[in-house]
Amino acid sequence: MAFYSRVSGSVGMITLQNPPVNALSAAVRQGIVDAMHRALSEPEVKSVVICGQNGKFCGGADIGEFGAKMTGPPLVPMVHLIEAASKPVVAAIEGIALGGGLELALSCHYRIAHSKARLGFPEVALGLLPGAGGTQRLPRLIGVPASLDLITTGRQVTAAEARQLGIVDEVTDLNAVDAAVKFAQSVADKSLDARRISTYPCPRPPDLDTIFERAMQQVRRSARGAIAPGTCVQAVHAAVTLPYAKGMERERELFSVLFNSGQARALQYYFFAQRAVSRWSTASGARWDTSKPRPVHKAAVIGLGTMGRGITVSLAQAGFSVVAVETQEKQLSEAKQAVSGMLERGAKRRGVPLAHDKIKYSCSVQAVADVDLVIEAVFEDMALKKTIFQQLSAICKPGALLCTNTSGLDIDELASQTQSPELVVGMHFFAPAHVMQLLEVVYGPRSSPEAVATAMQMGKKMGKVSVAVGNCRGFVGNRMLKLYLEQAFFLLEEGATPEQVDQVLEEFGFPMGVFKVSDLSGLDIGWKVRKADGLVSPAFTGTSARIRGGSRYSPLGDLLCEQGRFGQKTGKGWYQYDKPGGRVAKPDPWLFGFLEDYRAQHGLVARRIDHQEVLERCLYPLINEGFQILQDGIAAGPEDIDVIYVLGYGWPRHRGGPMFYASQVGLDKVVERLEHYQQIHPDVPGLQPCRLLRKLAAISNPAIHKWREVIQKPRSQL
Ligand code: 3H9
Repeated sequence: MAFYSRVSGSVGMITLQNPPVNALSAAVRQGIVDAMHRALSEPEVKSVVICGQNGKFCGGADIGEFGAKMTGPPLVPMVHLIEAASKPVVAAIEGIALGGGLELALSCHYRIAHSKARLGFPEVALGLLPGAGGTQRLPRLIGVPASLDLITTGRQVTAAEARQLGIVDEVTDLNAVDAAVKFAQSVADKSLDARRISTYPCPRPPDLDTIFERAMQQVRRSARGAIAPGTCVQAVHAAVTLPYAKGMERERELFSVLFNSGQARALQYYFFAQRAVSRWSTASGARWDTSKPRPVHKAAVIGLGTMGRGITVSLAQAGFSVVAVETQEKQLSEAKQAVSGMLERGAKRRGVPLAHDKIKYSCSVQAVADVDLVIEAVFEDMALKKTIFQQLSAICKPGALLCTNTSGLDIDELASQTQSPELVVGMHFFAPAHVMQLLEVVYGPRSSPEAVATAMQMGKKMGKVSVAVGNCRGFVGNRMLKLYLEQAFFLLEEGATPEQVDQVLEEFGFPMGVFKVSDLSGLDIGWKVRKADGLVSPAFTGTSARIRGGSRYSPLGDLLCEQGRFGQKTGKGWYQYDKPGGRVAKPDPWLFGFLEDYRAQHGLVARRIDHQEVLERCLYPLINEGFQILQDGIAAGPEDIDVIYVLGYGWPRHRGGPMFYASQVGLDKVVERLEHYQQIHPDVPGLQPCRLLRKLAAISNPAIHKWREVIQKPRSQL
């Protein structure tokens, strides 16, 4: 918890001990309070240093304790005790000072940071605000604009920037704890009158109202319905307009509103979910802690279209040597230019080291003979991919991992083309691959645990969050998406417009509605897949036009493609754009006429569809498919699905992910609404609640972290 010692005779040292990040658990807070009392009572002690064990000052309040009943001394009185101390207290900041950790440091009279330390208030990402005086002390120390920036965005700063802003007093490249001890000795006799931040007046810039108005506009634009950023602005406003004690009261009130909100619960669930997915397991029992990854130094990418280019950039930026293969000379030279541009922009915008020299380009697949891992990223064409896997199997050195970036094709079918099917896995990146954080690592029935572990680790090294999923059509993300898209089309048939459906989804928190996203990605992509699946044919006419395999089907997307409306790239899709490649979606009167004709042709009568129906019809079948995926053992737990949806599909983080959202709506309610819609649309199998969903709903909505206990029972008993 917090260990007290004496150094150099006169310095009391309080060391936070709570691995891995020295979070301020009840025991740590108790330890700090006890140690402070002791340091203040020992006459030999003239000053105090607070530091953290293992090179980390403090990662903030213990998030794991938020769901439980509060025990131990609260943080606010603890930081007041430190600030009010009659002996100088110096924070020795190594590694991190985040959230409550930074608030602890701000309550100290001096702050010495190691040059590699990072400081910040990430509370906003947990649906909270800095609630132990952070919103009141920071503006007093560094002013309002800089505080608004740090508190509303959660941006972490380096020690150098913290020094520049005035958050820390000194930065050292040497041992920060030793430096703090020396510093503490040097200030032992100094007056503390000017060192207690709570006593500082808060700077009041003349254009205060404009600053706050702009901050509010900014957070409204970017928050997409999240309430914490705007509440952070209100708390900082209190620092400027109220005396410190009253400002603290306001901070407490606002913190309490956030703390008790569903959004904070969702964001904290998501925080742990994103970390839980690294502890992967497969349906056949392979696990993260018993599977060793293979070393990978050199990788190859086959196919340098949009995805291949992004993957190449991502690999090179992560420090891997890359062989980038594109068999057509012209495409190779275009790709080379594009990749160079992406690397340069990455270096300029994000400070990523330029990595041109990591990449060797080639027109020949033979160039991959000595690599440790290949990622195939050619078109979604099974025949083409099969040929490539046969070639790779013959060319690559023994033990090389063969990966495919397919977004939904059968991994097992590709593995069966090779001599070592156990070395084949899917690495499904999301576009743009050098930016998007998600990687679905897809294991087939024959993929070895070692191959899965290697792909998972590669993803991590590339800065991605890797989620292990089983092999099935569309894997997790695209399999669920199919149901969402299908319902969106059905809603148009029944009377909705693309604008109406998109507005509901955007109000829910998606950055873009389903139709805008389709226009952005290109309508022709899904069309090609449907054609390959035999779903598009002139033979489907009359009553059969809206039925495939006995179930309801909407050909609306196919009909738009037949008109050459592929979305943004052609300037027309579900919306119209000012030119091909245009980005601003405008409602298209042509489409309204087209929908009217279509309904008339198929005897459909348009009806008024309300907001709630749009939301439920789009989201609940997607969620139901998520339960089916859990039932089938394709995802190991709800966290895997939620991370995939938040990072890959724009699901609003403050709603936790589809499975968490379902748990908040109530599984019985989701079942009831699905059954309601299924009665009306008996020809839509996706509306039939799956067994696992029914089973969980029947055992009175267990908390989401208990679902695994039910899922892990033998699946035949579900
Ligand atoms: C707060 O302070 C509120 C106050 O203002 C007011 C209160 C009144 N608590 O990310 P990693 C765990 S709110 C509990 O993989 P990294 C994490 O779950 C808090 N656990 O490592 C993981 O566990 P596991 C404000 C925490 O090196 C392990 O540590 N603070 C906490 O990539 C390693 O984490 C934050 O929001 C915590 N505070 O990154 C900081 N932090 O191994 C949140 C971490 O079992 N934390 N864990 O999966 C982070 O941003 C990153 O974890 C950090 C380390 C940068 C610290």
